[in-house]
Amino acid sequence: MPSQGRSLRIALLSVLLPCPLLLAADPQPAKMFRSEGNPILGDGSYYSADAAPLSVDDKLYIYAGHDEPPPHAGGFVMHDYGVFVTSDPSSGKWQLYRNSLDADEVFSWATGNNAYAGHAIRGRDGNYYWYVPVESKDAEAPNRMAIGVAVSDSPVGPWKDPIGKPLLAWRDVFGDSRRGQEVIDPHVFADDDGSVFLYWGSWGVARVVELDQSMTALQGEIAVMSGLEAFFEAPWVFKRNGTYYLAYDWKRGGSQWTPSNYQAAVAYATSSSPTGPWDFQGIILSGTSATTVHPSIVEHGGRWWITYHTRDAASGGHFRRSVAIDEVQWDGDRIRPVEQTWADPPALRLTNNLAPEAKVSASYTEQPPMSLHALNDGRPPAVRLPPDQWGNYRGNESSNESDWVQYEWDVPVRIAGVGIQFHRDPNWIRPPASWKIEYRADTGDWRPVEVAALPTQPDRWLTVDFEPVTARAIRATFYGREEGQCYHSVSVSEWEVYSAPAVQLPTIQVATTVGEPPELPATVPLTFPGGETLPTPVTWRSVPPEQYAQPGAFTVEGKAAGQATGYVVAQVVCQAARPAKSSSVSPIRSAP
Ligand code: FUB
Repeated sequence: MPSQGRSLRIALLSVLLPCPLLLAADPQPAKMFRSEGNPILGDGSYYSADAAPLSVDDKLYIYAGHDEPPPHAGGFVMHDYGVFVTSDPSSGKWQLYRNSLDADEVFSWATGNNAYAGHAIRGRDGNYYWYVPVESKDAEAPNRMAIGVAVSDSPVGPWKDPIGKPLLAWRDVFGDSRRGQEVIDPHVFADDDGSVFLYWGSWGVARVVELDQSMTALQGEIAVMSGLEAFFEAPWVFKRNGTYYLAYDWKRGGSQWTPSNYQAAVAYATSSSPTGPWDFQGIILSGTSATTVHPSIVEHGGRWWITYHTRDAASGGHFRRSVAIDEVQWDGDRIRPVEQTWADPPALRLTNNLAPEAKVSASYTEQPPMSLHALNDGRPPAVRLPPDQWGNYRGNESSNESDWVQYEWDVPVRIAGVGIQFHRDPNWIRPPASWKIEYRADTGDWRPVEVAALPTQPDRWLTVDFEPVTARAIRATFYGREEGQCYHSVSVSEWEVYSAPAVQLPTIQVATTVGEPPELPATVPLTFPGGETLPTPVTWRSVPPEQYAQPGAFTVEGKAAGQATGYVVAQVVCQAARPAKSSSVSPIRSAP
């Protein structure tokens, strides 16, 4: 199977060096930028993860790890931390301090590798304390991840290490035992009575210990917290109306929320005490596009916000993540399921790929960790990591000669090509020996797609064009490579099916009355070269109620399935009197 990123958490050995107090260089000046929505910074110029927000006066600071791997890396590369700053997350106005804290500059005891998820808070003394897990130089420790603390009198540094050693390391938790969980994902909560707690957790166990008033030393016993159903990592505690809340990465492989063990959802629990026991309250965010989510919840400007990360930025990946922020809505004392937002909502992105609109099935899917839906999730991944693949592995002894994958649509589609990516691993996964494509015509019979040859190279994007056909379904059948009595398994990370471009994109006329949302048609007729006209599903942008709150006219854009050249437009007339609702279609716009 492909390697897991987590294996990169085990790094090279190095020697333990003396630890002088280091003072980091002055932070680099912040760069202003304008955010159009999530991810906060989505252009791929800087990847950020593990957001930890802090509200101070009129500013919201988001402390974040920095993902630095090249596009095709399969594991974490993280050495420093940045800080995003805004007054109002919905303003779109942000500043970014890159490299605010460089792990090996600040911590003499750290290698500077694996600068994972940290958390900064303001102490009662007015200083800022940033707790970060980094790899220590302690070559003898069974796991070298340790939590350090850096302090500054400014929320954006410069930072220094006040104790010259880890605040918490493997031995503090597990003594001489070689069994335990990585000491990562610190989170610090200061209660109203002045007590301060350090939380951390990974690989299924969440722990807590009290800190003394210096915020830089432990006080009391380390405890394992109970009641956190399917806890994986990333504990985040806050208090609201006297109740303690704990949000975390929730993981149960094979579940509805996390079909494979490589994914996480966000759950929360509540308690009457900051150390639990906790009462599980439910899932509030199903997984994002990244394998980890790392939630944090904070009040700022009278509103509540959740931060997390995705791989939705340009050229993003599971190890090139980007921080996102959305508003949290409350239902009394319960957190409502979070509505994830995007600057560029996936459902409205123009594409000629019809696969995301299809119902997908297969003769067989290995699961977990492979996922059938990896085929048409719209994300050909740079990183070959389950669950971003469909695969038919059954064990080396029982692999089938062939398996198929299939897309079906509710309406006939005009298709003219496919794109696909096969993979190979050091074990039993190989590209297919051969494959074929068939389509089901509107009449119900399966017919071969005529192509000269179908490519099979692994680990690169392959495209195949053919004479357009009108289909209700398409099927690809893969034949495994024979070895001995068996066949190698095949794995596919994405399978795209391309529409022929329509000759025209129509403009729709729609009438409505004040206070009534316009009824936008579910399909529009598109005409294709050769003259065939097909009803094509349209995903319309949402229409804010202000638009039809008074008489007037406005337009609404819609994405027609498989059409990448532009949006279909609805011209809506909103009238004061109540007319009979109607819609008509006039092909007055031509596709470029
Ligand atoms: O960023 C590295 C690790 O990934 C964090 O420590 C975890 O919370 C996960 O987000």
